[in-house]
Amino acid sequence: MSTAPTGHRTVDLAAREMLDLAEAAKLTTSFDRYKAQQPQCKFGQTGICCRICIQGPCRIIPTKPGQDKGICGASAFTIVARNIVRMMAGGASAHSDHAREIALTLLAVGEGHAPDFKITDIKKLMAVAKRVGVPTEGRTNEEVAKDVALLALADFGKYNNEPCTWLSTNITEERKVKFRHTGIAPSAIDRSVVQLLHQTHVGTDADPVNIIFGGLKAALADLTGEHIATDLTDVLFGTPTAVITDANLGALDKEKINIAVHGHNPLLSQMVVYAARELEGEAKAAGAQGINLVGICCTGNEVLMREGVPSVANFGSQELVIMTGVLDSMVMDVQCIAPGVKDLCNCFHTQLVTTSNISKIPGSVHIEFNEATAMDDARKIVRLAIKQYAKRNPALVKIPLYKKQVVGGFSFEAMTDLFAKLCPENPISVLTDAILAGEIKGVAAFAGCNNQKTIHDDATLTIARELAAKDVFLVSTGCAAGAFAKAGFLSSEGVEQFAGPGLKKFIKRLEENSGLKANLPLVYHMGSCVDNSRVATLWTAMANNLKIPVAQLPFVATAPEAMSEKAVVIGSWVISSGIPCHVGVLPPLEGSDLVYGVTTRIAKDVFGGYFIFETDPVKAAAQLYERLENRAWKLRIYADTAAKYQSTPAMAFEG
Ligand code: NFS
Ligand code: SF4
Repeated sequence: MSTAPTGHRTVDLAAREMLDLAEAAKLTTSFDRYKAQQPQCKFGQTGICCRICIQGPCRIIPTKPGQDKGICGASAFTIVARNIVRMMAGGASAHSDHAREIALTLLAVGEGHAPDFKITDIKKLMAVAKRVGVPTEGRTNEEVAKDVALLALADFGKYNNEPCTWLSTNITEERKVKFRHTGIAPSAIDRSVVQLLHQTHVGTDADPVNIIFGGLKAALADLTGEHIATDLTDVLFGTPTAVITDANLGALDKEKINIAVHGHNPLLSQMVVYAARELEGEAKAAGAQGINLVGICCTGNEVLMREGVPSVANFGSQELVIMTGVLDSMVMDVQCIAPGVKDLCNCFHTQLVTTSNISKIPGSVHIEFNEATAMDDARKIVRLAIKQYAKRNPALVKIPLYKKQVVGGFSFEAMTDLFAKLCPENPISVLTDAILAGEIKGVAAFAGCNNQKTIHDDATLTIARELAAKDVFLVSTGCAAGAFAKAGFLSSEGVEQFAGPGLKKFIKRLEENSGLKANLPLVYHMGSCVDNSRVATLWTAMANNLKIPVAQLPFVATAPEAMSEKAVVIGSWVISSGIPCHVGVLPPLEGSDLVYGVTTRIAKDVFGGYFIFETDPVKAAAQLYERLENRAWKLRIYADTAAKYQSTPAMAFEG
């Protein structure tokens, strides 16, 4: 199919075409810079380089007397544990600071000083209020919104020792007890991060297990923040429902002004969507056929889920969008924006626009985005792109023809609606019954990034193909969803090609009753990375319905191409929740057998979830499937026994 030479480390055909072009034009991308970084330092790679104080760096050589400890006497296990949990603190900070901005905006809406925002989803507002205990009776939507926002903000910095509200109201009773017993339920998001940085300061905690538990508390703070972000974003902009759109570079339109939104926080990108619609006329007056808004990474996922904005790239292919020569503006907010995009913008006419005061790139245009002036800021941004269009060089235009249909928008609510068509009284039982009947073997959630250490998109697609063939139901978020979108896995094409007979039957049954204009996809796109909260909501609902602990549920997770600190922290709350989690890139843990063993084995005894580190995607898929099969087998035995003795499966477990 591809005319591209082999050798490019990607399976995305559009990306290959762009990398050919980069090679011919001698343009440098992350793909080249990865090669230039080889060989990477093995101390760093295995986690035994400590730079926590400036006596260091201390590099540990376990076999060399005298160098088997840092200058302060820290052992490899302390250093490895400290390094990894500090990554978790970084991830929790990124997610929860994003959540805080959403909460502050909802507060401003409630208080009446964010004129461009409104409460779009009243039903969700009321559902959230009810769940967290905010009274709704006889009150205006704004009053309720204000109290919900204040309660969410309290989860960041309250002083009492009660667990965070958005954690305790979103997990099973069994997990609440588990987190209390293990002392990892955070009472405040900010505090758990600050405490972790304190705990890992030179000369504080040297006990690796204690350090890891500190890390897990921050991980649950991350989960809390993700739930806040998802809930309140849905209130502001609407809970996603099934939506049909396109993906990959072929979704760029050379007749239109192309604006890419890139980053994570939808407060801005959502406003750009509105402004682009409004200024369509100005774009036409400038000689274009209109405005084509596209998304990259997770802010792209947010507007894909809610507005059907096409996704053109995930983390690994973000730079390549610029090389099409038709991207007039790249508008970024925060997180996962490779600074390398600026160098490429310099070679094309693309204008890079930064919008956050904590996320700037030298040489780009900065238009500060403020909640009080949101629409005006967004209009400014769109008008700048319209101006930039005139500078396009037709000689540099090259859009690869690859484009796939995407059926996305599967929030937990949208999934439930789909199931409700078959069983309105108890929608989630549609999924759990299919597992009990053996029609599908369980659920696998795909999350996470791209990582130059792997072949771009390959592991994600390979594991999905393997599991789909074995009748595993697949959901996804983040850049993994981006990979699926570009490759046609988010459309019925994926079902036809890769679904095993049971999975196909299950999907077709949903499809016949879906009422949607398109056939259902192979993989269910649940949103951005903060929307992994939706995945957690899914497994919580399944466990509650089956009356079993999450740790017994045939549910696995995988981050085949994990890269960011956010991925590290997500994986950590996934395993704490009781879910086995595969990671396809080796994290810096190998420098300590003890820490490695805690994450892959001891975690299982304590939480039921644990990490599986495997760089071979086919082997990884086999391991994930084995976990599902094992859990499903036990579940069926318990369910049968329970039916026979007229008890519940939960009682069977207790016995
Ligand atoms: Ni998640 Fe989304 Fe992508 Fe990874 Fe970055 S964009 S928040 S961190 S790279 S999936
Ligand atoms: Fe070295 Fe200890 Fe300082 Fe780390 S904290 S850099 S091991 S002296």
